[in-house]
Order: sequence, then C-alpha cells, then structure tokens
Amino acid sequence: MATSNSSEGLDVIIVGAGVGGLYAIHKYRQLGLKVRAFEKGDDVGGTWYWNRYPGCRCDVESLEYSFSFSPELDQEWKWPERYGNQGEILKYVQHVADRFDLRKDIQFNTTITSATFDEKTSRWTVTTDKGETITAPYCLMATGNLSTPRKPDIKGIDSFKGKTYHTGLWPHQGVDFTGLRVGVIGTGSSGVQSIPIIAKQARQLTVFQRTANFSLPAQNSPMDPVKEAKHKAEYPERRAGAVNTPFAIAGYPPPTKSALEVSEAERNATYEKKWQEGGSISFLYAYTDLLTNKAANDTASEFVRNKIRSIVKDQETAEALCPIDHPIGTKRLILDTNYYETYNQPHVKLVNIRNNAIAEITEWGIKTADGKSYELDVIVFATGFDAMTGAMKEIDIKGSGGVSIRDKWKDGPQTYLGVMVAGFPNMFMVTGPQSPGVKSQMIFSCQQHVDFVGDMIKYARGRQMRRIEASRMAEINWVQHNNEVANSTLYPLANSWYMGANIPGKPRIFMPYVGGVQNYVAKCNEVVQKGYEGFEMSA
Ligand code: N01
Repeated sequence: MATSNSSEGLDVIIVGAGVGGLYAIHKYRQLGLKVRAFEKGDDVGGTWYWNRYPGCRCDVESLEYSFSFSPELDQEWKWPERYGNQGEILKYVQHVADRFDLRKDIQFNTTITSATFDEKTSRWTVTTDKGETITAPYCLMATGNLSTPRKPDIKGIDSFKGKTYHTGLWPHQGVDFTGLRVGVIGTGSSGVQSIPIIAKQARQLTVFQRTANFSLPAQNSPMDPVKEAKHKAEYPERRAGAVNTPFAIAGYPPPTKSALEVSEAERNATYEKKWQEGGSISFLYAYTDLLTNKAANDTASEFVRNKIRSIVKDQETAEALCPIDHPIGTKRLILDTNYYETYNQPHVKLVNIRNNAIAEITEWGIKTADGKSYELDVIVFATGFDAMTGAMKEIDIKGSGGVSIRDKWKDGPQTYLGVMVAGFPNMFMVTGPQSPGVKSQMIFSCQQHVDFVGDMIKYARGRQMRRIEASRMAEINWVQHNNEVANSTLYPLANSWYMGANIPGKPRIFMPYVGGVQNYVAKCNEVVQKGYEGFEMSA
C-alpha cells in the first residue's frame, strides 16, 4: 500500500546522489531550500559507486576532476595518483558528503519509479519502489548520463552456467579471476581499462571485439608533489579559467595551427610528445582541426594506428586492434594502462567479431557465427549503457497533460540547454542531453547546472512565480543549434553512444552539445541577462 513520506515544506526532490545530486543538496540548502535526495544505491557516489570493475579510473586528472566550491577542500584533499581510481574518487565523494553533512538529506536504497506533474498545484509527486509518495514544487533529475547499464540481447545469454558480470554493476567484494577462463565482450573504456588487470589473474582471457577503439596511454603515476603544490597554488585561477575552455579544464593552451599546415615530421613529433605526456585532451588539442577536418584527423588516427602496430607483436591482432571505422576522438577517446601490450601475452586472445558476430551464448561459453566455440568460466559484459536518456526514461515521468517523457523523446531527446524539457514544468536536469556534460569535466558541468537551476528558482520565487517552464520554441531552436554544431564536426561519423548507436532501436541523434563549455556558459549567461530568455515563468 502506498504511504506518504513526509513532504512537509519540501522544496526540491533530488533524484540521485552522485556528484550532481550531492552538490545540489549543498547548494540548495545555501539558497534556503528544503531538499531531499533519493538514491538507488546504499551510499553516495553515482558512477563511482557502481563502476567498481578492475582498473576503473577517471580519464581526467585527479587535481581537475573534483568539486570547485570549497577552496579549503581543494587545498586539503590529497590525491595519491595523477588519475584517480574508482576507490579514491569514491572515498573523495564520501568525504564531501560527510564534510558538508549531506547524508541527512539522502534516502538510500530507494529507486524513484515515477514522477508526475500536477497542473493545478504546480507540484511534482514522485513514487518510490517502496510505495512511498513525496511531493514538492521542484524536481531535479541528477540521474547521470552513464547510469543505465545494458547487457546485449544475445541469444542464449541466460543459459550460461558460469558467472557473468557487467562492468557498470560490479560486485562490491570484487571478483577473483585466478585460474579462470574469462571472456570479455566490449572494448570501450570499461573493457580497455579492465582487460589488462583481468589478464593478470585469468588463466585464459578472450576478448570479443566488435569495434576497435582508439586508446592512448594514460601515463598514470604517483602524484608528483611539485606538480601538486603548483596546481594547488594555481587553483583559484584554474577554477575560474575552466569556464573559458571547451572542456572546462584550464591549463591547455588552445592550438593555433591546422594539422595540415605543418610538415609530417613536425606533426608526428607533436603527437609523439602528447603520447608520452598522456591524456586525451592534450592529444586532441594538438591542432585546431582534429575534430572538424577529416584529413587533419587522419594524421592523428594514423599516428595511433602505427603505435598499435609497433606495440602488438602479432600483426593480425595488431591490425584487428586498429580502429578504421571512425576518426579518432569521435568516440570517447580511451586512456589505458598497458592495454595494447596485454595482447602480447600468450594467454590473451582477441576475437574479432566485426564480421563474425557472437551467434549464441551457450551453457559453457560463446559461439561465433563461423561456428567456433570458446569455453569460458566467466563472461564480463563491458557493453556500456543506455547513455544520456536511459535513466530518465526508466522513470515513468509525466509532465503537463500527462505527456510522458518516453513519448516526448521517442525520436530522440529534446531539451532547452540540457536543463529543461518543454511540457515538463519545474523539472530540471543536471547535465541532460544537449548540454556539454559528457564532453566536459563532469563535476564542473554538474555544478554549473545546479547553480544555473538554483539561481533560476530563486529568481522565480523572488517574483512570486511558482511555475517555470522551457518554451517550446526555445527548445526547438536549441535542439536545432545542437544538431548544427554537431554536424559541423566529425562526431556524427562514429557509431557511438553519443549517437545512441550502441542501443538497438534507439534513435540516432547526436546528444551532447559539442560547441564547447565556454560557448555554452556564455549562452546561459546571456539567457540570465535577458531575464531567463526561453523560460516561461508564471504564478
Ligand atoms: O561502454 P561503451 P563503456 N556484441 O559503450 C560493445 C565512460 N567511462 O562502459 O562499439 C558485441 O563505450 C561495443 O561495441 P560497438 C566513458 O565516457 C569512462 O566502455 O558498439 N559487442 C563497445 O565496444 C565511456 O565512453 C571511464 O561495436 C558489443 C562496448 O561493448 C562510457 O563510460 C571509464 C555488443 C561498449 O563500449 C561508456 O564506456 C569507463 C554486442 N551485442 C567508462 N554491445 C573513464 O573515466 C555492445 N558491445 C576512463
């Protein structure tokens, strides 16, 4: 039977206690709003709570991938490595929750199953999987972009007698692969990061690769104390400067030349330097046109393919690992530690399933279309997520007139600034589709959205406006702009999760805003200066 969880005086329902939801609790309290967050997991952390697969590590440097709202926290927190691993980042997020006393406003182990807008009261009512109902004027979806893991629909998948795991839902106690025959399906970031670690334990590791991806060495290392001290001294300028950069990360001088303006020798020397430095931003920022000009991109793509050929000893395996179907950077560029080297180990085998698909999962392993069978004890699905729209669509969200978000987005997401959806008043998103979220330092973008929404609520309440809604025209124009920006780049050339291409039947729409954080934030500022242009407010 449904019970009513006290909504007394509640202003904002927050769905999710990852980095976006946590910051919203902190920020909205400061604005004098009463908030409550609901979190599916039994602790904070979102992506860093669920993705515990071996080797899981952020691809943004730890000194950057952190909250910027507390200068004291910036100075006091010590990151042990250049790139934070899952455990370190989770520890940091837990520390933030404790330090700012955020847990008291979070209800854990609770999934929001529906959210319904009431036209008469201008309030949202959400229901939980425990049968509770909660109402509040505003609802903030901090549900994450990569939070809905998906296993592929492969014949016989449930018949496998061994163990199966999804990288995005990894057991808290870890998995011991010692002595086992392991199959990994998927070679995106999760597969590429976990494969070298699994190979250290497994008796035999078989990687089933449908699409080869570009990966660069992270060049991870213990934190350099000199670099750390310098970075911490520069934090105020770096944090402030992030807003004027495409990815919300300061410290990378913008490129000035086309890759085609310089000699091959100079280009390769530049790529080599970036390869040795490690990091994807630095590499893709080598020249002005790597993401907009195919011929320019080809030079960087070929440089990485040649690296793969030089690392992987078996030339057939090396060629299979060379990405040929998309320009470098148009799928999320991966950072790895010893990924390509792993294939030089005799117990590691790559099975190219590009033209020889997995036909079936049987009781004892995997069968490919050519009739070959691979006996396995464990299958790891590194097969990704229903990205960007999956988490919102899992909730039965009904806006004005009972319109469902699933219907509204059936041909692809439509949003205004990735913050609101027309027809869904008083419901906001943190880094929703058509925002730069996944193409930026995520924590920056989460904070920027939470701030933008908080300021807008404050503005509306100050004018006795109870209802805020994105105008349909503003939404149409923003979606069109998003598409135009994407189409001026090479991104749409890849079958990526940015395009919804990894989920059979999902509409193919390029979802993130790739015009750069600096342009996006400038647009948000202009909207504010014009009295929240494109948002309709009413009593
Ligand atoms: O997922 P993915 P992910 N049969 O979608 C394959 C972030 N992240 O979890 O490319 C066979 O990238 C699929 O093949 P294909 C980061 O933004 C960040 O690895 O569709 N294979 C692909 O190889 C990242 O981009 C970090 O042909 C199938 C793989 O599974 C995002 O999360 C770490 C298949 C899925 O790759 C998602 O990464 C980890 C099938 N039926 C993740 N279905 C860092 O910060 C799917 N595949 C470093």
